[in-house]
Parts: sequence; structure tokens; C-alpha cells
Amino acid sequence: MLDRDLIEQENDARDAAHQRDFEYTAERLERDGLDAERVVAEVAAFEVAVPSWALGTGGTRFGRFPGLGEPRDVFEKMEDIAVIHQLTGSTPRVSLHIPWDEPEDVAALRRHAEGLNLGFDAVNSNTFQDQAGQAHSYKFGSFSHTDAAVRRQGVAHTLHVIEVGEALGSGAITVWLADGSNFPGQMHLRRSYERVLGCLEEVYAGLPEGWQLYTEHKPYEPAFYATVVQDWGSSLMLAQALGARARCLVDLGHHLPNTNIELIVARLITAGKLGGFHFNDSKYGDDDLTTGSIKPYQLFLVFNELVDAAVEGAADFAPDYMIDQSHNLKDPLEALLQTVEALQRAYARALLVDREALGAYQEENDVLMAERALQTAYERDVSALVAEARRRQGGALDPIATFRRSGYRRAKVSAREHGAYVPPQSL
Ligand code: AFD
Ligand code: MN
Ligand code: MN
Repeated sequence: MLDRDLIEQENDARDAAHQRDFEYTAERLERDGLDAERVVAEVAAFEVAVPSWALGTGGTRFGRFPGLGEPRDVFEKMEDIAVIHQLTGSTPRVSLHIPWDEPEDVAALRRHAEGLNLGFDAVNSNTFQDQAGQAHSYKFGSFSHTDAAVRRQGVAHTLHVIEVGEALGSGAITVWLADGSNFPGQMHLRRSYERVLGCLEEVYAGLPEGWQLYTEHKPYEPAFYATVVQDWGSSLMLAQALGARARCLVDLGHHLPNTNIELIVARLITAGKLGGFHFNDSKYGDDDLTTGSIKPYQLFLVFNELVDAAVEGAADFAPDYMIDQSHNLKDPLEALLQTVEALQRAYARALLVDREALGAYQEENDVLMAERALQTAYERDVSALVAEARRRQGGALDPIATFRRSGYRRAKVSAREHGAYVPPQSL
């Protein structure tokens, strides 16, 4: 982990300028009847989980270009996540993927996490790839497979993932299924869905006390004609059929181009079925790019729905925030620092929406002013607010500059050079 003194030195060097920026921002907000301290406190309380698979350099089916000093196993990935948490104060939990990051010794991983001041968020199952020594192939599906033996194997794996999660102190499982077909006629559209529901019922019945089950939809890839859980409608049907502890997970990259994701978020909130998020960004498909890098206004609009629901005290509303990204070009750790910053900014801006005014404009059908209420909040400079929130959490005013100054990656290049790291296949 990083030396605390270094973070403090770096903060001290920026302190005078930061104070001036913060005071100006607070004064500017006060002029509009907004409270900077409230935003800082809310942003400081914001938490998002980091996925174990985001710490190694990802790849595409055309290749992978590993960076130097990458973590070689889940223990080293946890160390990198601990550094992100040190610098941002916002990533206290890890979302583990099994089997990619399944530890041989679960108790040892839990001790390692505790030593790093980390816990575990939702665990992720994998029935989209065959594993060595497995009896049946998922080539033609897992939970939707026509052969009951394949379905049983998929359910058994998922229950195993839950068991590992329980030993680690996790409280939820996310199930994303690649099941689908490439050609019309290949798969019975209704029966494949019914088989998925049947398997999920078995998983749901095996949920430990207090656990949640998240179903994650995705429109296409690897299935190119019909994916069984392809949209939020299918995901909602599953969650509603399963019961109160099943909810829908929204991955921002799992929508066809131009889909109105904030509207989907609003619908799931109304249904009491918004389970959580996989944050990332995309231009075309499931691109898994840095959150906020392509469509920052959309990210703000999603947070606007979340803040609106929180303010109104929407029922069954407690979404679980997670990141799901693949970093092919950037240093993954730096990309994740950038991601947390983007989330904090979107959240801060959403908190700055004048909701009373917006509501009044909507009632009066004052289109321009209603739109402007959102734009005004989106255009505010929240840099000093999110920096202050991070510092109050023990983090850095400028996480990326501090990370680069620390020489962490350089040190890891030599420490981790023994033996090649084999990364999970990126999806
Ligand atoms: C998939 C889904 C799902 C899954 C992940 C693994 O987004 O969240 O766990 O990739 O990398 O596309
Ligand atoms: Mn995802
Ligand atoms: Mn995805």
C-alpha cells in the first residue's frame, strides 16, 4: 500500500490552491441557495465496488497487450484495490469473479482482505465458459440448455459461488448468462426462458439469509440472434417471478445504442427492483470503457434518477454500486481512479439539481426551464467538492498525480516480474 505520509505531503502541496477553489465553489453555490457541505458529506459517503477482473490488462479477441507490473493473482489484485481505496476513500469492497479469481484458500483471502481494510461485494458466477475438468459443455447454453444435466452443473456452480461468497462475507450474487442463439430456429424462444427461470429458482432457494440475487441482462454477444436475458424486461420478469430478494442489475454497456438508460433506471425503481449497477461507458456495444469517458451527460442523468429516488424515499431502493470495465490501453489502476472520480462528479452534480424548481417547471410544462435546471447542475464545477470529499475520507486531493508520484507501479514491475501472469479472457 502507499505511504500515508506521501498522500499527506501531496495534499499539503495542493492545500492552499484547493482551499481557495473550495471557498469560491461554496460561495458560488450559496448564492444559488445550495449547500457545498451537504454535497461533500454525501460524496464522501458514496461507495463503489471494484471488480477483481478489472485490475489486470484486458484484451479483445484480437489480442492482449499486457502492462508491466500487473497483479498476478487475486491477492495482488486486492493490493491494487486497497491502493485505489486509499487514494479515493470510496472503494472498500471487491466484487469477485469465480472461477477467474477463486482463491485456493478462501479463509486466507478473507484475512488478506481484512489486513488491507477491504470487504467483499457481490460475487459473480461464470457459466459462459467451460472450465478444465468440467463434465458438460456450455457451448449450447447453461441455464437454458436443453439437457438437464448441463443445467444442473450450472446451478451447482452458481451455488458453489454463493458458498465461497458466504465464506468471504459477501451478501449478493450477480448472475449474467451468455445463453442464447445465433440463428432463428436454433433455440425455442419461450422454453429457453422458462428453463433459465427454473434454474434461477433453484439458485434463489439456495440463497443464504439476507442475500440478494441480481440478474444482469445484455442484448447480444456472444449470442448474436437472440439472448435469453437480453433486456430489462426479461430481467424484471425473472426478478418478479423469483421473489423479494431478486433484483435487476443494470450494466451501462448492456443496451443497444441510443437506449434511454435513465428511463430504465426509473422504471426499475418504480418496480422496487433496481438491484445495482455495473458502471462503465461505451460508444457502440459492451465496450467496457472508463465510466464517464464517452457519455458523461448520460451518467449524470442516471445519477439524477438515483438522487431523485433517494430524496423521495422510494420503496425498496438501495442499489449496489459496482464497476465492470476492461482496461486494454490504460494502466488499470489509474483507469479505476479516473472512474471513481467520474462517479463522484456525476453524483455531486446530481445532488446540485434544484429539485423543487425542476418539479415546478415540470408541473407548469416549462420545457426550457426544466431542461435548464438539469443543465445548470451538470455544468457546475464540482472539482473542489469531490477533492474535499476524498480528503475527508483520508484520500488524495489528486489521486492520479499522487499515484504517479508514489512510484507504486514501478516498484511492482520488479516485485511482480517473477512468472507470467495469465489473465482472464475478457468478455
Ligand atoms: C459480462 C457481464 C458480466 C460478467 C462480465 C465478466 O458484463 O458482468 O460478469 O462480463 O467480465 O459482459
Ligand atoms: Mn457487467
Ligand atoms: Mn459486460
